[in-house]
Amino acid sequence: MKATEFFQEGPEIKNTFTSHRWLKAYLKNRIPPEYWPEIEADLTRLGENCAGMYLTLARQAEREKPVHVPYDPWGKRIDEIRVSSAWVELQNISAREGMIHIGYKRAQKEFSRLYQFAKLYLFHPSSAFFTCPLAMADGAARVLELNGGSDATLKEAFQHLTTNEPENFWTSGQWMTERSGGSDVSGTETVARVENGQIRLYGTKWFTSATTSQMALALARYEDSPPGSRGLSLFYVPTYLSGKFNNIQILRLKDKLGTWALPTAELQLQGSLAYPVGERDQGVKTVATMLNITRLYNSVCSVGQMARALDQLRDYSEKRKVFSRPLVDQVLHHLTFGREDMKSLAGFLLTMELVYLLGREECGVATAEEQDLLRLMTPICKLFTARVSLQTASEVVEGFGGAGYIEDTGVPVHLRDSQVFSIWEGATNVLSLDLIRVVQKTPALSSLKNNVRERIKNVKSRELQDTLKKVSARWNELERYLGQWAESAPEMQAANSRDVAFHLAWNYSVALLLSWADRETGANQKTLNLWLAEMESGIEVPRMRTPEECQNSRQAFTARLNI
Ligand code: MFK
Repeated sequence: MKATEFFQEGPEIKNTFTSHRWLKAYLKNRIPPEYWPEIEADLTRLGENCAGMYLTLARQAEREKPVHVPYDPWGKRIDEIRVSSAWVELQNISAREGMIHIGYKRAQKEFSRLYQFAKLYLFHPSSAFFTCPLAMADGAARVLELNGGSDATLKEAFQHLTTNEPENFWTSGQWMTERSGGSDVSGTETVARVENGQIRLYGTKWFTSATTSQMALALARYEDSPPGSRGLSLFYVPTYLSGKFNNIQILRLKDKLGTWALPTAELQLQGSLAYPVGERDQGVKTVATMLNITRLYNSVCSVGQMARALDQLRDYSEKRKVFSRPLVDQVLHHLTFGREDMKSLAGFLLTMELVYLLGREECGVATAEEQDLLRLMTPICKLFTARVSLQTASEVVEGFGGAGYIEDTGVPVHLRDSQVFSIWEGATNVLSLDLIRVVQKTPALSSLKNNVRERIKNVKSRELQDTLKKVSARWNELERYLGQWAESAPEMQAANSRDVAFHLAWNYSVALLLSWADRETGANQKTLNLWLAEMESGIEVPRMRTPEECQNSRQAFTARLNI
């Protein structure tokens, strides 16, 4: 018998901007025409590089994992972290592309953040997670912009973080997590001592990503400050002083499930020179600005990764034949991945809406309602996009069959890198609980309700009326549920907060899609209406959990059979 000559053609990654199904239409719909031609040309060029040179560099950086060299050959402590030359190049590219610069130059006024985050969305899956140091650089830049005042040291750091000159560009770390806690920072043990008129930090930081960054923002406690998270202050720490580590010892690099190119270390601060940022004992509140920005990065990276994974699978589904038909024509296949696409679209819409609101807030043009929405929806968006991106990555790996489990197909990276999103910058449950903090302290829930009602009321298109009725009925149902939730006992608010967050994420995405569809005409509107119906049909009816169910669940989680 003749040996088989069959070889499967692999998936191809084409210009990731021009081949994207909705990015261009979405941006064109939102960004004023005077800014659009320049942005479109830049994104077209970037999309080509993300499918080519940048992706090649990212794959090289992933293969060449960072290495910690604690000693030189003669036993002297040197604590070098050697990273791939591709990782260094990705840093230079980030500066040249203006990945942070665009957001702070604000040449497109309140639309600058949309432009910048559209670039990050394309760049992330071709960056080997260089978007992690970028997230912290951006978050730190905003903290310094708001709290730096006229302090020359902080001003200089801000300039470095926001430049587009590779030779001057810095990224930042965020040194919060310690052995005592990542979500709960109240047990922070790092102390700040005043020695000879300078502040010196002593302590161990347990998860410090982007350890080769030139600076970090760190939480520490003055020795005479109260215990708990309300006794913490925030500090700017240069990583190097005169070419040497700033009294920092690298204990080891973490051996992580994913994000292989990114150095993440445990480190010890042994009297590191530091400068205060913001008010004393208000460190958590000051660093929250950074967290809100890094959480938005987390979302844009999650949805960027989802889009890339689904695009790869879509291309493969056209090429791969099973049971005499291409995969794309197998009903269960396109139903499965149509559902994942809806998650990707929902996450995209939420993320970009918040990016738009961030731009408006930073340019001082956001209304009070928009500021409330930004605060309320940022953690919700983050927890939603993180979780759905992981589900999508898992389905995509399976969609490729055995090939999806093989490293050099470029598919497994989607799964191992997506797992970090729900952990990085706040786990799903911690962010769900943040919802209670927001609802207790602000009128954000009312602002959201008003916002959605306005969207529903303003829909003009006749084509959308059928879907509009369903959306409106579901929103009324959700409002009743939210009322019940807001008035429930604290324990029950906590118990249901995660469900509330997911329902809000799905339903607000539908409202955003409805508004977008209403602004479009012709074939675009038809497609958006189709997607709207598909997304709407996948949403579950909300239901409050009861105290009994919570007790039963504790029992079910821990009980043993008597054997
Ligand atoms: C990329 C690859 C990475 C590789 C692997 C990485 C693995 C992951 C490693 C990590 O550890 S990532 C970091 C994970 N940790 C977090 O993201 C922190 C999660 N915890 C929280 O988000 C807590 O909610 C937080 C520490 C922010 C606050 O908890 P507390 O101490 O209970 O704060 P509290 O007392 O409620 O709030 C203090 C003030 O800050 C309040 O303001 P007021 O003083 O006016 O009352 C809050 O309203 C305000 N605040 C808190 N969160 C805020 C905020 N303000 C604005 N936005 C927020 N998000």
